[in-house]
Amino acid sequence: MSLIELVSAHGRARISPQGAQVLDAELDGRPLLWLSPLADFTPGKAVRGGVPLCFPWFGKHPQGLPAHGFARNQRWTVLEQSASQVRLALEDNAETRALWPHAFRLELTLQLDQALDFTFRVENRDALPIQFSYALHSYFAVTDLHGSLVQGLDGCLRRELAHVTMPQPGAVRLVEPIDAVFELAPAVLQLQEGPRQVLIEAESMRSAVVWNPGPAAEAVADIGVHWPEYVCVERGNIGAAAITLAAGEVHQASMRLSQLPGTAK
Ligand code: TA6
Repeated sequence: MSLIELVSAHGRARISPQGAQVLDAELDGRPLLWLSPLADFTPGKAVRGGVPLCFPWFGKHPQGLPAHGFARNQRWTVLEQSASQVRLALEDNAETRALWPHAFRLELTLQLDQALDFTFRVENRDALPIQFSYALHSYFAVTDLHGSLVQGLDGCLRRELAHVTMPQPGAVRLVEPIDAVFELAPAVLQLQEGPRQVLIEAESMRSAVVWNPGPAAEAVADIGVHWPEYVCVERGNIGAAAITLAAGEVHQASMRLSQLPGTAK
């Protein structure tokens, strides 16, 4: 698999042109993202870990099309690359049109400095409006899942898959399996694990998702016994926050991942 490596004075990140997916990243001497030791790198298959981009839908598709859309399975074009930045693009092609009959152009810029920055751009190149959902599905590395907390979602409406929607009381504790969507989440979330704090800052991404399947993941080939090593805290626009773009319109949003000072090991 061909990889792009970004390096800065603060860390490094590896990116795959398939899906424009950050596979792993380290900041200030600590792993920031989790890449499954059981990840399957077969071309065209979604890779478990890092930051896959879900587009143009999120989660399972009602008609059985690929879960989380096709952007993570497609090979993107590298437009520009320097030591600490890469810009990748994906345009509609015969395969994407067979799944989603629209003309579009996606661009993802990844920049590494003291933070890892994602800038995502969607252009509607169709003659008609398009509607889509998307998420940057980040897998964060943790050493103590059950001692981890996601701060910032207090009071946000929490929609549990197959359950009722209710307000989130306080911080989200990772003591039980979770697969929850938070509507209208604030711009800044924090993943806290003991003294370590990861900041997840989003702009124009209204939804958040927190996911760890617990021991049930032992049946998932590319997770297995490694489920306690990560927690997904995702940002994007899904559900009620889905985006509609008129012909020629552009949507742009960004996410920044960093660790608060003093949290290096
Ligand atoms: O973001 C949470 C989620 O939608 C879960 O429901 C879960 O099954 C997952 O993403 C992983 O999906 P994947 O298709 O990558 O196995």
